[in-house]
Amino acid sequence: MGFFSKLTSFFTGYKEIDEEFYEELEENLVMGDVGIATTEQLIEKLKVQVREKRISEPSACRELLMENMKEALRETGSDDPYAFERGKSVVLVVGVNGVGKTTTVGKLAAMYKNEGKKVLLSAADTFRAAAIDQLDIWAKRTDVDIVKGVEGGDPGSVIFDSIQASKARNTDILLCDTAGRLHNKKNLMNELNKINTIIKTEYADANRETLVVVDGTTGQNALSQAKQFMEVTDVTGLVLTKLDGSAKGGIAIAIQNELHIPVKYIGLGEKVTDLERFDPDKFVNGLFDVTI
Ligand SMILES: Nc1nc2c(ncn2[C@@H]2O[C@H](COP(=O)(O)OP(=O)(O)OP(=O)(O)O)[C@@H](O)[C@H]2O)c(=O)[nH]1
Ligand SMILES: [Mg+2]
Repeated sequence: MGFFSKLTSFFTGYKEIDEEFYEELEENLVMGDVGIATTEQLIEKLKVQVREKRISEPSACRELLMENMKEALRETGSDDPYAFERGKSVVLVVGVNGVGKTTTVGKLAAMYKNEGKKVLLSAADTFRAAAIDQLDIWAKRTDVDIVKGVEGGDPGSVIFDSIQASKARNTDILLCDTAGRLHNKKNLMNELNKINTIIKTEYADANRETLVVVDGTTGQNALSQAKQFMEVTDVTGLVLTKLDGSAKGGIAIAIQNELHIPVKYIGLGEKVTDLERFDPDKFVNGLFDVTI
């Protein structure tokens, strides 16, 4: 049973809405990875609503809380977070070591291809040969083309070659896998700057999308990783992986509320089909085990 679904008995366990109720609710939200800052905001909002609407039943608070969470998740800052999918696009997939970048690239390739788009993969993680092979397996599995560099080569030149190939083959979406092992922030910034300059100059008319992948089981670490990437490059969206291995998931709300970057996709397993576009209503209902 998921973490938030256990909260249902919490709401029915209280007879009245008092300070103790709010304190315990706060503790529960923090434990569910919602994060302290976002939890405090949610509780404050709830208190105001309870007062204004003269609510006296703790169980009615659950609906309000769920609605507030959905609302926080819907505030994506852009009208259509998926607009980039419809034009010519370059999608750069970044994130620290082991969060699920390569797997996400493979799953996205399958999703876009199934939707009728022409996809090309770019193996710009040149850090080790195994990374290139791993993406190659995804290319074969999903039956899409791939541009590969050599181990230890320059990721920028792989991106350059991939863009030329994209143009020549009239690709809709170029999906670029990158390395997770750049030892420090300066390195990371230089690397991403270089890549972005190449994309801007070589493929000026393409939409540019930078997705940060974070592991949903790592709680507040995921939030700080996303923040670090925002400091070094223009992040346009987030992918939250491994949610199948997490009973929590509140991190999605913390990230969206505190960083104002939309969660665009969620990873729900290791299989090719285990990726979904993020749906706030479905997500929050799922957290609380509510089917409407
Ligand atoms: N359960 C589960 N496992 C996942 C998910 N996404 C990725 N993984 C697994 O996480 C591990 C790491 O995935 P990769 O895609 O290699 O991660 P990466 O970020 O490319 O790793 P590096 O290139 O080494 O930085 C693999 O065993 C994947 O199968 C997911 O949504 N759920
Ligand atoms: Mg990888």
